[in-house]
Amino acid sequence: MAFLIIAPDTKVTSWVKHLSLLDPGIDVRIWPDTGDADEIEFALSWHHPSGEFNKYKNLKCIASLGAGVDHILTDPNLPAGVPITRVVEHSMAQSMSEYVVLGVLNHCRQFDAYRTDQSKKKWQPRIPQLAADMRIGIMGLGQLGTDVANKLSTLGFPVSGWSQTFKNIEGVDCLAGADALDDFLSQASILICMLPLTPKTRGILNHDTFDKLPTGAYVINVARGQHLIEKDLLAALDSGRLSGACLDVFAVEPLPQTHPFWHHPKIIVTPHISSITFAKAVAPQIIENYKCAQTGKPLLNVVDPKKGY
Ligand code: OXD
Repeated sequence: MAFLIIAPDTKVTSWVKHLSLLDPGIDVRIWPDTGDADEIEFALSWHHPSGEFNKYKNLKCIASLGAGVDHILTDPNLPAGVPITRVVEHSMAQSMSEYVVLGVLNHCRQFDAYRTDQSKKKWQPRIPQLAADMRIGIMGLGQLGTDVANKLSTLGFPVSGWSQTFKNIEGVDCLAGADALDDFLSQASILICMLPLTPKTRGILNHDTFDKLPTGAYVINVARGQHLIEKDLLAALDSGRLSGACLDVFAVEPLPQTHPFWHHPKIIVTPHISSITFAKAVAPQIIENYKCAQTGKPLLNVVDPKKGY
């Protein structure tokens, strides 16, 4: 049984090291050097070329290298019946929460404005936004969304969460389903998108959504660039409907050099780093699934392709 890493734009040295430390006998192949395709029974994947998995007729599992699986499920030529798994891991939730908490606090305490003041040697105290007055609205209450909700709630922010199916999180006002969306949006001074990318959620950050938020709301997108209609965001920022946005993900990555987001005074751009997959932390669950695939035991963190997560 061979283990294929198929992640064309990712450095995989650390993955090979940690997988091999956990299973010294493992036969890791790195795409496109696959060797005999019939020997490949497990694939660890991040942005594979479409249709590629059909070449491996003994494939028993396609494992996403990250939390999201949209990069796998958007392939129209996936082999039928091969289970797909995702990463669910504490360090990814920790890393995501650090990023989102920073984005929220940066906005509330106006650190960007102070940086500008500093460059002009300007001493200008500003009234901070009180946490208690800033309701946070988190779209998506999976492992990552729940961690963010708990951490922001601990910091004293009132937190609402919105998801497809109802969740119960202590201290968080949980709403679910399309009927609850308007109510959820109408209260969110800071809207955080943490949804999986599915046909239902694609383009959800659009003009109508922004229009339902309180005037001057702030948007953080750490999910996928395809959730956002970029021109609607620019219009909402320019009209003052929204006060700013912190974006970690983009429809095209890397963000093209000529893209207007780079220079927009109300947008913070970061290069898809909100939640980092650390090979050292994640390799144990990948190896566990590799062993389950070998022995026919149930896999961990299997996704439902119909739901898209
Ligand atoms: C992920 C990501 O899905 O980093 O894990 O985007």
